[in-house]
Amino acid sequence: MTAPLDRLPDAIAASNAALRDAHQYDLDALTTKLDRRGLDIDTLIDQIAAFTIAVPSWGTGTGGTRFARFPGPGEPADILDKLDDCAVIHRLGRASPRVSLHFPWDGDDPDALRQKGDALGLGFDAVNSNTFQDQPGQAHSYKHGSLSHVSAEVRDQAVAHNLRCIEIGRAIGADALTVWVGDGTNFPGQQDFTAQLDRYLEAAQAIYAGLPYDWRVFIEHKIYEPAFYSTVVQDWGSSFLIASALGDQAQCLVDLGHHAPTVNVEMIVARLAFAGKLGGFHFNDSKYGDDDLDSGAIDPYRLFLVMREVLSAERRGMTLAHMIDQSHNVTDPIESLIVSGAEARRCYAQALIVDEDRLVAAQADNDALTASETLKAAFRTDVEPLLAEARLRSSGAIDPVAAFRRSGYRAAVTALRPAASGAGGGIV
Ligand code: AFD
Ligand code: MN
Ligand code: MN
Repeated sequence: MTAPLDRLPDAIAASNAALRDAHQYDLDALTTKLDRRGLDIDTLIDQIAAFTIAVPSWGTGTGGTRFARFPGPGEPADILDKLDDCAVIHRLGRASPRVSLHFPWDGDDPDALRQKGDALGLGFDAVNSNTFQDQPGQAHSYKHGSLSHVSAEVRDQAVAHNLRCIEIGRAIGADALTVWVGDGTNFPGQQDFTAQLDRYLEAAQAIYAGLPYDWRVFIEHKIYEPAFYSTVVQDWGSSFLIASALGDQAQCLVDLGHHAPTVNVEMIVARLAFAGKLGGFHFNDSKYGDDDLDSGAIDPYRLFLVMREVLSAERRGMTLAHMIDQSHNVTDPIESLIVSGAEARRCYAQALIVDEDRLVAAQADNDALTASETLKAAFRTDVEPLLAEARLRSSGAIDPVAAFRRSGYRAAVTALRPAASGAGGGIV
């Protein structure tokens, strides 16, 4: 029997053969259009190919809500299965050569992780620590917080876990730690805001002191949930304050779903970049809260506006870590992650073709209409042929979801992997 991953090359070849002529026709048409604007297609394709986004190991399993989880067929049973799925995502979509791991969900065996990553040709992006759940056998509970807990023993345990994440991360070639805590309160008066932040900062300093010199730590804020009244690292202001207090190796991570629905996220991105404190992203989309829907599924224009700020920060020399953080409840996670990587690239490509000269001139003239139309002209451009060509030139699929379905990978792993239980709710 063909191993599931070995099904991909033939499926990619057959799928590409069927689509190649139509793709070439569309690419030629777009080349002519962009040529008129003086844009070189090969340069654009190289720039698009250089934009990569890490896949979250936890995103390869079917997600759930606090009500229920409905597992799909062939769910990964462990981190090695998850890495196989991540390899599929990258081989088809060519946008995600690295995986972002979450500990202790992903075990405690750096050698096994590294070997598997090497065998699959995958690297590792920022590692994520988990002090928002209790694990079997854990000495102290995180029920009332972790890094900001009133008890020093709990804080120490949470610090020690983060230091272990750094150790594992070092061994697998990662160079950043993302810290998101669920710490907060459900009732006014439950804790003192100031004392809680003080304790958090002291613990965060102990983690920061354990960072290798060439590492960064990303502070991830979130408006609410699991705490429903107040959250210790609630907003970009708190995140900025914490990252500034810690030092140069500390930066802020913007998860696109972690703000109130009407907040101007692209402007937060611009502000953090202005302050030199923008470190990374968790891409996803949302309608109401931290919905963790697929990137670009709800508001692609906002994703485009965020990408303009990303591009502008990168043009000023900043190195940003791009990661996906999604939960897939009703789709095949592999398909959602492929499409999300492509959506991030699409908006990046649209940002690349903005007529910046025209925009600057419109701004200087206070010509609001032309400024807005300049952005929309880029956003309205169908850049799919550029994305497909970038994939094709790196042995990927013109239409990665079509190639995935043709490969029969999901059915093949379903035959090999144990059926997952759907009991209970939860994010994983
Ligand atoms: C949280 C955060 C964070 C964390 C994740 C766990 O977005 O990045 O690691 O959920 O699934 O909401
Ligand atoms: Mn996140
Ligand atoms: Mn989140």
